[in-house]
Amino acid sequence: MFKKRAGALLAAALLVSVTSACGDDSGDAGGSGDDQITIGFAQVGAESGWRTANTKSIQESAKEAGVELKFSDAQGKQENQIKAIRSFITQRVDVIAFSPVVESGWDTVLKEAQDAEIPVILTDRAIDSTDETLYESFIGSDFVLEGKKAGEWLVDEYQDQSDPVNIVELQGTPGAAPANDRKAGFAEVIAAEPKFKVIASQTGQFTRTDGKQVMETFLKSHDDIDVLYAHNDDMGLGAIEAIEAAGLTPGKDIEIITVDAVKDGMTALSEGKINFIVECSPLLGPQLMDLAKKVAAGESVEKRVLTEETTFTPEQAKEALPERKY
Ligand code: GYE
Repeated sequence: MFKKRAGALLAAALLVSVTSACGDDSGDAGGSGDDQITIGFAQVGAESGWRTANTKSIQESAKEAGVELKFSDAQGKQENQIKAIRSFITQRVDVIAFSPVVESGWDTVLKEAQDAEIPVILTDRAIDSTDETLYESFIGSDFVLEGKKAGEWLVDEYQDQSDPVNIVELQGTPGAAPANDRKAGFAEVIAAEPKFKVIASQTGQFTRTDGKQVMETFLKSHDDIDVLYAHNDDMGLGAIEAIEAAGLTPGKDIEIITVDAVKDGMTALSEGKINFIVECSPLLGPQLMDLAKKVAAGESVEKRVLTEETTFTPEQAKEALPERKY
């Protein structure tokens, strides 16, 4: 695979040294011209602030690592991701990486990559295949744990209350790992106390627009909502607009828990409009570049690379915001 690509590699190596001579400070430029690789990356889309930060992280770290990146945006559609993966196979990239829109339905195309001897790395989201040989590594968060952290905050927040706590839930994209797992982790924790009742749960597609619309319908059919649990900041931010438009105060009349901790979410948290955020880091680029280089060189890598994450209260958000990278 490397020999066939020698011409392209040389050209790319030259490009790196030319750009570095022009003052580009990409750290790797002086080094390993001969291990330069091409990654085909099939992204989900641009549905949220998280996704935008994730795309930026991947593009910037590819540049810094001297990796040639072929980037495709699937606009939220699995069929587009499958097409992109097939095109990466035809182009004979060294490594294919992608963040699966949904969990199921990947075996056929990943078998094609395997037959073509192109290693695959999953980033951010898992697939539900039982054949673990279809990918080398999966780098990303533990979404079940994120859901549990959200539930634990709620249990603690309402520890002195015995009346029912009415919860509405805005789910992520149907079938996506973070939607399935954040729902499951949360449900598991709150199930321990029957006072917690999820009175409505619907998808808001991880977007602000849908988060706002669905929250409007929740507010029309329920006048007794205590808590909103949104699977990401963007849906929570959309819902805040709906809550304010209905004459209610977000963070007070309805307490809000979200996941991600992107800047806009953290700002709303610091203003008391959101009450608690579970962090999910989109900065997966540098680790992906490391993994991809190792995999391309035939080295063995960890099958599961977990992202380290924390949680934020309004006070912690105020402290963290000035240094926040996304
Ligand atoms: O939480 C959400 C995004 O897969 C972790 O996708 C990611 C999720 C993230 O659209 O905002």
